Amino acid sequence: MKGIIFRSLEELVIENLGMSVWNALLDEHSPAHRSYVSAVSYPDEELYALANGVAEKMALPLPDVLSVFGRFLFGSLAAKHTAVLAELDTFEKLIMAIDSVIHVEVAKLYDEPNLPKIEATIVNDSEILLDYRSPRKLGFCAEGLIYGAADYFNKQIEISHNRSVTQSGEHTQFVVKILA
Ligand code: MNH
Repeated sequence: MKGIIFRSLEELVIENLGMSVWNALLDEHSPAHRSYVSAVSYPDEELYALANGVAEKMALPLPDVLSVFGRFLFGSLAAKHTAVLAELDTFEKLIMAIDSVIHVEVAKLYDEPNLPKIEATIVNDSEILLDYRSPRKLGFCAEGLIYGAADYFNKQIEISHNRSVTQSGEHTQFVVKILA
C-alpha cells in the first residue's frame, strides 16, 4: 500500500487521538524509524496492523474503523490530486469514473499501485450499484471513500450492502442511494 494511504491514517489518528497514540501504534506495528513517503509502497500487513490497533484503542469493530478512515481518506486523495478530479464535477460522474478515469490516472502517477476493480452501474436517478473486487479485501474502506466523495459534493447518501450476491471480502456489492 502506498505511503499516501498511511499518511492519511496518521493524520486521522493524530487529529482524533493525539500524537502519543500514533507513536504507540507505530512502535507496536511498524519497523523502527518508519516514516511514510506518499509514492513509496509499504507492506499491506502494516496497514492492517495499524488499522487493527486503532480498532482496539477505540473499542470499535475493524470494518467501522476502515469505513471512517475511507471517508477521511477521500479528502486526502482529493487534496493531493486536484487535477485528477478537475473534470469530475458531480458525485455521479465521479463514482462512474473511479475505474475508467481516476484509477487510470493513478496508475500513471504511481509506480505499480495496487488498485481494486470497481464497476459502477446506474440503476436510476437515485441509485448506483457498485461492485468492488480486490484481493486486499478493503470493501469497507471503499464504502467510506464513497461517503467521502458524497461529503465532497455535499450530497447525502446511504449505502447498503447487497446481500443477494455471495459476499466475501474480495467481492462486495453496495447499493448507493442518493437522498439529496
Ligand atoms: Mn482509490 C487505493 C477505492 C478515489 C487514489 N482506492 C484504493 C483502494 C480502494 C480505493 C478500495 C485500496 C486498494 C484495494 O482495495 O485494492 N478510490 C476508491 C474509491 C474512490 C477512490 C471507492 C472514490 C469514491 N482513489 C480515489 C481518488 C484517488 C485515488 C480520488 C486519487 C486521485 N486509490 C488511490 C491510490 C491508492 C488507492 C493512490 C493506493 C494504491 C496503492 O496503495 O498501491
